[in-house]
Amino acid sequence: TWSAVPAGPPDPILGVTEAFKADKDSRKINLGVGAYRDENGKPYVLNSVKKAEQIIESGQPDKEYLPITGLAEFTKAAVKLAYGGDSAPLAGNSVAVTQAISGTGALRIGGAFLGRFYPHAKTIYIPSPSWGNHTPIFRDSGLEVKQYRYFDKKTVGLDLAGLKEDLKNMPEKSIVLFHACAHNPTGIDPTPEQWKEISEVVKEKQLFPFFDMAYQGFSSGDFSRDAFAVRHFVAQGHQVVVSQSFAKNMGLYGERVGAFSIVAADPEEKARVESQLKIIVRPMYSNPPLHGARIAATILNNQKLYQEWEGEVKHMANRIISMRDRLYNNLVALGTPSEWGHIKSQIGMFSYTGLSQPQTKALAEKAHIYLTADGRISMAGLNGHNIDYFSECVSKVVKG
Ligand code: PLP
Ligand code: TYF
Repeated sequence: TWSAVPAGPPDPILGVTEAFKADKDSRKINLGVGAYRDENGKPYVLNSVKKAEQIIESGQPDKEYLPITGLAEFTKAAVKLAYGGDSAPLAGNSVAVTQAISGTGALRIGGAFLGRFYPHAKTIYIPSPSWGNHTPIFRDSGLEVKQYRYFDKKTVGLDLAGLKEDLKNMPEKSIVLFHACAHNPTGIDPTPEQWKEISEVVKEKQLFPFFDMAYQGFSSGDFSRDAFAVRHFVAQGHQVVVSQSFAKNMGLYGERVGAFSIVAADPEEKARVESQLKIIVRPMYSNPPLHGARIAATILNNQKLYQEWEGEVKHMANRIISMRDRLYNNLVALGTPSEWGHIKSQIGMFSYTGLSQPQTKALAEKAHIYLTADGRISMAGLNGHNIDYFSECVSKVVKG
């Protein structure tokens, strides 16, 4: 029956983990997938999460189905975290929201909703480069995917002029995806001033902004600062849509906790939009998983736990920053050719090193160090035990 089914390629990021697992060398390092690791290279379960689980357990909760749009205590708190406590559309009860199967599921619901109801365009523009899953998610949602300029190879920074020019050349009312913070894979975000300029062009061209917020807190360790772009666009009157993930900032990867929200014009429009979100969700998975949403809701709605969580996110962000400093200092001290300032200036989980595909390959084959073919490294995979070995190997490979 399936003789005509061709073998598909592995996921370019998750495939790196497979290669890493197959390597038996004790020095091996996995810098592929963007999942936080502690000082000893181990997965990290946040204390705030453990405490939330104890609180949940002590209430002896049932395992009934959630409503189609999920746990209301969670979705309400999630949009407050994204839009801010003083957000006008939240105060005006005009934000439609549904719980989602983490960030990926939120993007998928968003793509499906826009594909079905956005009247002005069926094309979404994503940055070049972007997270590898964006293209298939939106394509499978029925949208056409195109790119806009984002990364400037020469400066290893943001190509603001190219980005703005591309926005200006899009058909009016096109859909544009922005990474709200901690751009994956480059680690390069617009500054607040640059976001303001981008917002102006979006307004001029009446473009439709879709924010993917998968790393709130991971850029600066501060939830409000990382939400600047979303909140500025909303304050400027853009009717944004936002996908949120709690995989990274709460370390809830496998629990699949996320939300998708739409700023509507008023409560009546919000109600109509939300009714259609339900109709999209129902035939896909009926209703979302319960446990992770309970954890996130417990943390978000408990002041003490929230503060502890904030501290833990700061700790993760700071550990990554300290690894950036050490990597930069090591590479310079080893006399590694080229400019490495971008290692320190980039933010979030990733660094776009500029290592070429042959160099990346050599690192895997000669040094048991695994990263994605585009030269991206997950900074969280580095720690005090492996950073010197990693720096020496990179230096050797660059010297050739
Ligand atoms: N968007 C971006 C930019 C990502 O890097 C990720 C991956 O972590 C996601 C969305 C969605 O991840 P998840 O589905 O695990 O929340
Ligand atoms: O870019 C990353 O590493 C994260 C994790 O199919 C991830 O976003 C990678 C690939 C994938 C799902 C999640």
